[in-house]
Amino acid sequence: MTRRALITGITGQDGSYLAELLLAKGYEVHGLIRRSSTFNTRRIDHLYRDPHDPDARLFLHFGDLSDGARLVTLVHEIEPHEVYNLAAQSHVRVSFDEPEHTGDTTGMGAMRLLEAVRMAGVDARYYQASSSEMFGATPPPQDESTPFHPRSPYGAAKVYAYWATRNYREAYDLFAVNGILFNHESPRRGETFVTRKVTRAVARIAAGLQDVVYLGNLDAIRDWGYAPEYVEGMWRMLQADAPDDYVLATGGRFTVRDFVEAAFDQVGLHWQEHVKYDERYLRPSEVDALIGDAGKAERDLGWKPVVDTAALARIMVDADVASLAHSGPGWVDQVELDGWPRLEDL
Ligand code: NDP
Ligand code: GDR
Repeated sequence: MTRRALITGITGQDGSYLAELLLAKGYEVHGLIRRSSTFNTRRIDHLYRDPHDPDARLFLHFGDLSDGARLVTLVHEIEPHEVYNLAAQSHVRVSFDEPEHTGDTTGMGAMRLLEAVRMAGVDARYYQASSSEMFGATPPPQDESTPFHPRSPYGAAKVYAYWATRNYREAYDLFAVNGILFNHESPRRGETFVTRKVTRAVARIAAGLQDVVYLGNLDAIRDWGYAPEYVEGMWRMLQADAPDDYVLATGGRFTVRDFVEAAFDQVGLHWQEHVKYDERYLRPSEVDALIGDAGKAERDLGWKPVVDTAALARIMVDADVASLAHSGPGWVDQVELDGWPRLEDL
């Protein structure tokens, strides 16, 4: 029997890799996408086949995590065996600008989807994209038993979603799990997260298209892994015999400065000559250090990442250099955006 999966956030970094993984495993994949005036499916266009094609196994449905009735209808129609809730307003700094919207989608959105699964009466396993941001101010190393102390509206919303997931497991016997994932990146990472912002800038500086990149706090410590390995961990959590919560992380310890240095080294440039400070990139409250202990996932699921942060920086820089050589600067960079927020403002 063909297994069916529903992925919210399928147009994002993780959603695109997860869709690829599940299609390769023979799943029929259904993705929730938001109606937008411009195309927002760039990361999954290579997977899409005309739905009239008898071999099509990827289907996209309009919807939004703020629309609970739509979620009930969709889950009822699709009858998925597995539901992956990856959709969220996922940018920590932006969550300080849009705290209510972040709470509504990143927090309440998870509750709406859990309730949709319950109300539709389907026998589906549920994955919640929980985050190391929930640990916030609690010092590393962090694992599944580390207390939460979120430092942003995003982190607080993720804590709500985490507990909603556990509650549906306890109250309704739903196979619902939290993957508590530490930062994971890739060439498909959103352009305003610090790794991609840096590797994209490195490629442009090396090509002579810009000279400097402005950054905020270089002292923050993160444990950056490689996204394709992390979506494999999500899938394994839903194949386990019993529902449980798992940390996925590399255990590595890199400052933002270390990542910047590794990225500039890859093209033979000195980062000190190209990085400038801008306080606009600081957060009202910062998460100083996140270093994960994924021992439980290794023991129970056999999950162990291979790509460390130094290798990740090389992968991302090489991809941005190649993409620039292939396509030239994107249209956003060429248009005069006076008075409008630029990508670089985030
Ligand atoms: P992205 O920001 O790349 O993708 C977010 C996705 O959510 C996009 O598909 C976006 O759609 C969709 N989305 C946003 N708001 C809504 C909404 N209201 N209704 C429906 N869809 C919506 O995130 P990542 O792929 O990096 O992360 C996936 C999940 O994992 C997120 O929940 C994130 O918070 C969480 N996470 C990520 C980590 C990481 O390091 N990447 C670490 C830990 C947790 P659109 O394309 O239209 O904007
Ligand atoms: P994070 O990722 O907040 O950890 O959340 P981000 O890349 O935005 O920031 C990492 C660290 O870098 C510092 N920083 C900057 N960050 C950005 N975006 N832009 C800058 O110019 C800049 N300069 C320094 C930040 O202060 C921070 O300390 C990511 C998201 O994917 C979340 O959805 C996810 O839950 C967590 O990772 C785990």
